[in-house]
Amino acid sequence: MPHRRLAFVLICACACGIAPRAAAAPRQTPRILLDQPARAVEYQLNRLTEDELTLVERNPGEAKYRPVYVALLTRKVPPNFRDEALAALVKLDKSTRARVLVDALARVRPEDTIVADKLIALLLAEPPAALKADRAAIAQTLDTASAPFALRGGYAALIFADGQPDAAWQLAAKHEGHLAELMRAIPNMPATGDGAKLRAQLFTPVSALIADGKDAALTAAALGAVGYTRADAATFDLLAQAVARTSDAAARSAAVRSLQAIPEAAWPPASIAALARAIVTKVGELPAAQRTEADALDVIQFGDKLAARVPGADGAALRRDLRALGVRVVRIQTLPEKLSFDVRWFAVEAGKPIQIALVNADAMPHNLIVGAPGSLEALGTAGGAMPMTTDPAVKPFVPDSPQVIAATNLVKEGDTERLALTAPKVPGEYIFVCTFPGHWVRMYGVMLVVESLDAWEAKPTVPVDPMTKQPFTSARN
Ligand SMILES: [Cu+2]
Repeated sequence: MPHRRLAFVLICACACGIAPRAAAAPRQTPRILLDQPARAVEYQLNRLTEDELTLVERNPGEAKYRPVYVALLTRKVPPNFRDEALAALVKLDKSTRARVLVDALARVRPEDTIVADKLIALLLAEPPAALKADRAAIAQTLDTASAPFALRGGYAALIFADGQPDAAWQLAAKHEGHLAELMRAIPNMPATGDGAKLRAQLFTPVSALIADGKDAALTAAALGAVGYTRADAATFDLLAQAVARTSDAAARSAAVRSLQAIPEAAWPPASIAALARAIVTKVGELPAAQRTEADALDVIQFGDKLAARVPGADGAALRRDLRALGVRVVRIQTLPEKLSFDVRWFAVEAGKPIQIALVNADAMPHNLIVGAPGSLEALGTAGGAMPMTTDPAVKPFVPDSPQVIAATNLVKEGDTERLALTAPKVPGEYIFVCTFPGHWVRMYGVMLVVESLDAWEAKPTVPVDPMTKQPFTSARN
């Protein structure tokens, strides 16, 4: 793409990031009755959308606005509001950032994992000296805490305060359910610097729990964590053995999630085919209805990823057997701050059911439309020119066009939408695109529909990039 065009797109994308709000119906400052009992105030704030919440009147100098700041800190709002709320609560409570964050984590809604992740990231970014100064207070909170996110953040903070995991681990072991949450915090620890060192130190206690295997919930949590401690070939083998051995579906999907943390370059080549085969066997043992549940689909999709690395007839047989297990799942993730999808093209079989899981890892909302061959520009420009709808039943930026085959809603940061569709009966190079204003020139790809995947795999072809008109040079970004 010429540079000038790229610059235009990026500027447009930035401007468009705020466009939907401007185009929506005029927003009024929501009125909150702050002199009501605490629970009534909370109830009023809970009913507001995130957008409305950011408009509520507030003043960091007055205690009556405290619930507004608590709501802002614990809901899915842009980072500037989170920072504002954190500073206000430190002031109002005469507290520290670390203590305010641990308290806030206890109030985050269970489905708002993304908010918990952000608060834990803020907590772990505190200087070790600050965490050390708050260590006793945090440990005391943990003594009586039960909210999973508070436990996650609290134990991670202790580990960072101590510069080693032993004391926090011993404390967690004294309380029912706490060790599992400590282990769920491991993916939250930064993968570089001190975080990486602490993650590696957690390999020994976590893998000991897997070897022990007595408590099913604890074993599943350990399997889910170990891939984030040492992301190497030995851990791959340990997890592969667990997948082959376990009859517990929760443990199996935890192990697969953990395996996804291990970079493909570290996969031991000799173990890949056996793990893919184990996945075929294990998923095959599930009743058909269970195979289409999200967890099983993720396991099948990981099996596809493994099978793609197995050469020759063995690989082809694995891919065929995986396909026979159920619905084809294509996971497409947005790349944070890159304005692109991780997948550039993928192949599906004509007339077969597929599911596209759109995972939005970016701070900006995105959608995904599957369209007819050659419709990229038409759908991208028509969708992007639409005003933001205020009707929650209407999918934003989806043009009313016969070229649209399927479309997701606008997916918010941290959310996943699963789009089920039947691949078109006519083979061809169909497109997929994000039609959020300005995004289509970078956020697009091709869904190659082929008559028979078996035949295509025997003699694969590469589709043409609809923007450059050249064959794609890779299937992923
Ligand atoms: Cu987009």
